[in-house]
Amino acid sequence: MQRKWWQGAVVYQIYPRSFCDANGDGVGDLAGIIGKLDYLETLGVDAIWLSPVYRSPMDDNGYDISDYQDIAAEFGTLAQMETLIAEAGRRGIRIVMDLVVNHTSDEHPWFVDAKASKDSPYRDFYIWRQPGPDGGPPDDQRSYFGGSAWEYDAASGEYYFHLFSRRQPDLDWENPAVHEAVHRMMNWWLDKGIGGFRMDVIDLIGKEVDKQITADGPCLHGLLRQMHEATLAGRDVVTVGETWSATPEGARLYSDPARRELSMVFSFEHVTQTWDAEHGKWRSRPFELVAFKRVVSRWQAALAEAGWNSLFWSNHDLPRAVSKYGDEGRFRVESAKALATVLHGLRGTPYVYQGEEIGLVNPRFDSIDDYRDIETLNLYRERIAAGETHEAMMAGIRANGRDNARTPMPWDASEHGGFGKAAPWIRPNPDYAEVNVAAALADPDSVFHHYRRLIRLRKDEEALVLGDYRPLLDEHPEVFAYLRTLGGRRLAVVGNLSPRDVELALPAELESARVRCLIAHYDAPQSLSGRLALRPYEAFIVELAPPP
Ligand code: TEU
Ligand code: CA
Repeated sequence: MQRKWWQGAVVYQIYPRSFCDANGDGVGDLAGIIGKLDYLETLGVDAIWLSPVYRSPMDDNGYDISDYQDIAAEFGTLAQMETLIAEAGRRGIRIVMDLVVNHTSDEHPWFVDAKASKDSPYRDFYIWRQPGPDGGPPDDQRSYFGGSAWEYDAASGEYYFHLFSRRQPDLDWENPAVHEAVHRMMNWWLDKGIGGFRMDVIDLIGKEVDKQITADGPCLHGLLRQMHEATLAGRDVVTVGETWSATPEGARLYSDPARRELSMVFSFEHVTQTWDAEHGKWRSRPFELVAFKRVVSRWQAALAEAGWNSLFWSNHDLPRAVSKYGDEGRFRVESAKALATVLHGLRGTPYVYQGEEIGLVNPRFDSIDDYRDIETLNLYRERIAAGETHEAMMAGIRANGRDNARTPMPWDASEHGGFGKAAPWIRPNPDYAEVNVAAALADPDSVFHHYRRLIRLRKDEEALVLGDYRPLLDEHPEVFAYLRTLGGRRLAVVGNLSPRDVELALPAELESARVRCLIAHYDAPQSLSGRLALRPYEAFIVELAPPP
């Protein structure tokens, strides 16, 4: 396959509500993003994945859309959206929109019309069923946001299906009229010159509700190929599907270019590893490097010949990378850099979630009243009612709750972290006076400048883009090491992901009388031979001398 721009790209994810508030109403907006494009150009990213900015009653912070072709008033206007696309483009940055078509808002005209009458031409855009024999929900399927996945509509005496909140009714993708309407909307945005789509819970659109099949339904890949032909074909754009159900083999089906579906998917195996089998994300399990490396190597191998990986530690639904996989205290900076180095050295497209580039940590709010996320608040209420203790639930929320990623971006040490003139919609991280963008830009050794160098390196080192991946030290509990080779060039990526000094015998593949250091955040290694001593969270990428 001819190399695609997005294979060598680094994508920056923006959660608009929390990025930058330009008009002082406590909520981030498009003007705030436009004002920070120079910052992102300095960082060196090639694309922005923009979480939803569409018209929405904000029941789920925009993932509940009431008009796909208009902008939420609190975020700005369509004109500002076009300015963002143009101004980002002038800086070589493409805008990747969030496509949320598993469901709409219950305020979307399609649903308002559908609910108004059984004869509505939009009734079949949604999934309606008769009550169960006891007059209750048709079955016991659950919503991800707690409670039943069925909501009763007294007017029609029927239930509608919603895998997320009851204000996010699922679209019925068995209805071709839904396909046409969504394809028309996608082409409307693509014709505006966007760089592609991130596709929300796209593995759920092939659901067969009556068979209780939600993820990875039998028609899913057919729907994606149809969508590709109707919208993406012939356009040099990127598509990344959010697929919680994906396996390495499944990812190959999604991203093998010969199948003409997607460019890549987000898989979450490395995330759910730290979740409790019974209690899920609400009981956090420690991060185990060996298990993590096993997952990474399986995905790297599965997509080596065809398909493509996405690479990420965090996003707007996940805790901060340093808090989850690194060290929030003494080694916050070193662990942030080490996590970045070992992730960006892999084969795939790296994603940087806003704030990750300055090493932000989870906020650890004291009270449940400080949290805003619908999933967190719903599950808090539901699990406490089911007997879970407040302490245990708060521990789960502090470890894995989605608001961990949604605190306002701290631009400087001024009030509200320089996010905006008014008190933000959610409290800032308590440490914004120390950990903020202004401080990071001013410090050449900061996490920010490490990310800038790392992103630059990917542009200069084709072996980091297309090089083969070869894992090393699979069973080592603290060190993550692997080779990337392209042509005669051999790069080694080595990282100690522990707060301890580690010493180990070098694997033969790493023996190199002299090395060319490409990036390191402790002293640059000059050679690799015999034994290797690594300081806490030390990591580097070096070019090995050609084999004798
Ligand atoms: O997320 C899908 C999803 O299932 C996660 O939101 C959820 O948190 C899960 O339990 C993992 O923790 C997508 C969007 O990323 C999310 O923000 C939306 O809330 C959701 O879909 C509905 O659109
Ligand atoms: Ca605002």
